[in-house]
Amino acid sequence: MNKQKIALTIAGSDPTGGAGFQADLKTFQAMGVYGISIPAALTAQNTHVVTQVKEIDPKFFSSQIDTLLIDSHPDAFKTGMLFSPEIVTIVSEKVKTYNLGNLVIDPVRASTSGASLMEEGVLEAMKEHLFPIAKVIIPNMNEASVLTGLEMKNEDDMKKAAIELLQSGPEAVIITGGHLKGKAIDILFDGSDFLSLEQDRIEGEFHGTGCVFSSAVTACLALDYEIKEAFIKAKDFTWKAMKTAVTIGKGMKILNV
Ligand code: PXL
Repeated sequence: MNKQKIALTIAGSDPTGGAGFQADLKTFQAMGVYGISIPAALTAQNTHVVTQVKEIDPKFFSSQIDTLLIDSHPDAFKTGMLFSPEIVTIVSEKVKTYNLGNLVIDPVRASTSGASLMEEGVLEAMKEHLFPIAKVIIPNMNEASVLTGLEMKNEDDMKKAAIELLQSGPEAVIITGGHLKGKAIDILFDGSDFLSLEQDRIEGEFHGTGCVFSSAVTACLALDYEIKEAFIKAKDFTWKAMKTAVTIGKGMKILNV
């Protein structure tokens, strides 16, 4: 009998299901991986705006993880919106306590609509405590720019930022370039090779693209794919979900996962 592969997401709640741990769980399920989840923050939002953000009490957050992980061991896990430096530190401690591998970090800063999804110091805390123990970090161009202080205008800039970000300790860096003008280019750097994947831009405003893509990478790692294969499969999965995106409100489209 095959053991069920399990992926964990530690992320914010998005009631629309377009982003946050809800989108992560749908993506895991669609890729044949069983999803478990710990909310790190709550949001009040619809397909237009995020109106409020609330941190989960750190003690309760810690207790949720302990209760879940003394029982189940995920084959891979991802972090999304972690909101505060304190939550980031707790996550890094739990990685050691529960010997968690295949960590994928989506360093979420803000929603597509522009609302801040973190307190001051979160990116710095992630860089210090989580990047060194990550399998792969997946910033978008904006996050990569804030993390490195580099301007991000083209593929060359993305490559420079990836080289710099690898110094902070992850095994690989993927920078998503959906925000580039013209073609949408994503790049992977594993310390020796670059792999660039290019696609025609899909017109429209989408919500949760980063969450779905990083969850798809996480699911692939849980399924024992190498990072390059995981990148290619996750990109293909996300592109198809964008192509068939659904309208559930009056604002942004939701990926069809
Ligand atoms: O797409 C980034 C993101 C991540 N996590 C949560 C969100 C959003 C965007 O709105 O709400 C919970």
